Amino acid sequence: MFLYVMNHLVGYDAWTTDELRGYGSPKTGGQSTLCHAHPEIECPAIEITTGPLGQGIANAVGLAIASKNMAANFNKTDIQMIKSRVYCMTGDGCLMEGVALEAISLAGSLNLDNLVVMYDNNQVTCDGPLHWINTEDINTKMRSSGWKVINVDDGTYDVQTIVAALRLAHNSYEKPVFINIRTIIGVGTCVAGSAKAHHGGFDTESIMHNKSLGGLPHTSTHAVPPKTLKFF
Ligand SMILES: Cc1ncc(C[n+]2csc(CCOP(=O)(O)OP(=O)(O)O)c2C)c(N)n1
Repeated sequence: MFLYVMNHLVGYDAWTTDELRGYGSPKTGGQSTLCHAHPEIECPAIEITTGPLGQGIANAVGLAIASKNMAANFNKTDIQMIKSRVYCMTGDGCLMEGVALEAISLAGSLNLDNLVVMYDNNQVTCDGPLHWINTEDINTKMRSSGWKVINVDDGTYDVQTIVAALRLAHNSYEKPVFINIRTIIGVGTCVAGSAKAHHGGFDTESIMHNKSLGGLPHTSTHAVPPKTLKFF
């Protein structure tokens, strides 16, 4: 949803408000939407088909390698044409996947210091609390794979610390960076902190409460505040 909304806000013609309304609709029964639950490359402005957990991390590592390769081929001592940094947002589920861990290990070995992975550490997956099946120390695992680790203790309310962590990551060299951000899933709803916040619809009261937290009228839907629109 985040990617789709960004496509709308930055002004891709295909990403109309009506498309956003179709988010998650099934492809059967005459329904057609660009807003599939999993992004697909056939849609405008979707660069990579994703959905399998962990695949985003592997793609990010590939992009970071490609960027380093371009820099090595085209940058000159006095002209730094390629200086990109790749940012990847990941959750508990992504970090459990084999495909992610192989890519993480490669990124550490290659010292991909143009890569930043942000971990939405809410300790909840689609089925229940993470500790039912996973109790590892992820920070130690990342450090031993050659990554620099930055911790954000309260990513739910303390946005400035996330910004500071991103700045720190931006100025870090020699290692890929892992930002471990503790969050509360579904914050502001009556299922906050539980697997019920992972998927499905929220109750009307929680939705209305969240709209007011975001400074929107209770009943507004699919509306972008003028200030936000102007910014984009
Ligand atoms: C390889 C793979 N296995 C299983 C799934 C099904 N699945 C979708 S989301 C999810 C749990 C993800 O949990 P988390 O990353 O913590 O997301 P959050 O609960 O924070 O939204 C699972 C198992 C999948 N998409 N890909």
